[in-house]
Amino acid sequence: MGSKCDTMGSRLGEIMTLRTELCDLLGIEYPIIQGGMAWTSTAELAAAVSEGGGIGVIGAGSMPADILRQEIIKAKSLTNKNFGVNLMLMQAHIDDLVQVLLDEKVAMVTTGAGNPGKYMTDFKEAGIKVFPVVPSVALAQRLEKQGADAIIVEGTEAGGHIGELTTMVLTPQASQSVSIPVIAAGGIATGQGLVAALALGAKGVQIGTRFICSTECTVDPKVKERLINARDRDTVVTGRSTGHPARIIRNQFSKQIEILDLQNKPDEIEKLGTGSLRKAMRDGDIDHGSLMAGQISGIINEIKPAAAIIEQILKEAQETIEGLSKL
Ligand code: TUI
Repeated sequence: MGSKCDTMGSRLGEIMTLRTELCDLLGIEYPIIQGGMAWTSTAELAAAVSEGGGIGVIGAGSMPADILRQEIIKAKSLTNKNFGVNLMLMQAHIDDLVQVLLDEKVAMVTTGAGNPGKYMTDFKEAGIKVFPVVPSVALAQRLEKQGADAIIVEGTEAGGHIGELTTMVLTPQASQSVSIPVIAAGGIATGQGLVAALALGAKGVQIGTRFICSTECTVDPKVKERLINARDRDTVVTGRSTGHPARIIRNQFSKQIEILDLQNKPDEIEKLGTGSLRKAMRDGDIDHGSLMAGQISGIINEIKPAAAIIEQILKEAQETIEGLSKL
């Protein structure tokens, strides 16, 4: 109808939008969700991604409730399009953050590091679409029963707090196990990745790391430079002994954590970790801070506006599909 073509159904020469049911669910043009990243995806990035046709997501992380409210108000001033907020559920003041979302009636919420079931009814009554991020099929099924609108399955390739399964195995198994749309996350930064995710049964993708290297992302420039210089094996998983493993760029901080992990000292790791994400992302201390980023970092080689990143992903996806159709 309004779109220039249907999912995977474009004729050559037309712009392919890869419109899926996710686009209708969120009122967006392209099936791309920007990963909500603590201390990283502020209102500026979220609004730019939404303006570019995907959906931007503010990473609430450990923000106090009043700061989150200000970020949402700022994003509303920068775009009339829908955007979302990511909540990290392990926060002590999570109830206050939820209340801000209910008051401000954002379009959607993504959740990480826990089960948002407790808040599901309130979100739904406020008209907020709920997209839990999960690392397993069992959690995807549980959250479908609890009323989630879609499920984001996140592979271990992702940056930050991760599970064990890869995007390659999680996406098809989750897609076969739930009826609501599945979104693939972890290891995706290109149009080739988007096509692969759709081929595995996903209705869209969540992309985090690629958007750190966007013009609008407000992290310290040293973070963007480090990601552009990153190679395929430059991330490591830290903090396994704490039960909350996280993928970060290898540096002096990760080496310190590695030693504490081997010594099985989870309390010391938690202590060292406090404030470390902020130190990397805001203060630009890329040697002593926790630079959370995914395994796909090695493919990123330039900083450009979020809308141009989305445009490039769509173009690559189109070329990939056309190339495959010639086989
Ligand atoms: O949440 C993320 N990624 C994140 S959160 C974050 S901030 C942080 N700070 C300190 C320690 C850890 C993280 C940085 N990156 N991704 C989504 C995700 N959610 N990955 C895994 C999960 C998850 C884990 C357990 C989701 C649900 C879950 O449920 C357990 C249960 O049964 O309640």
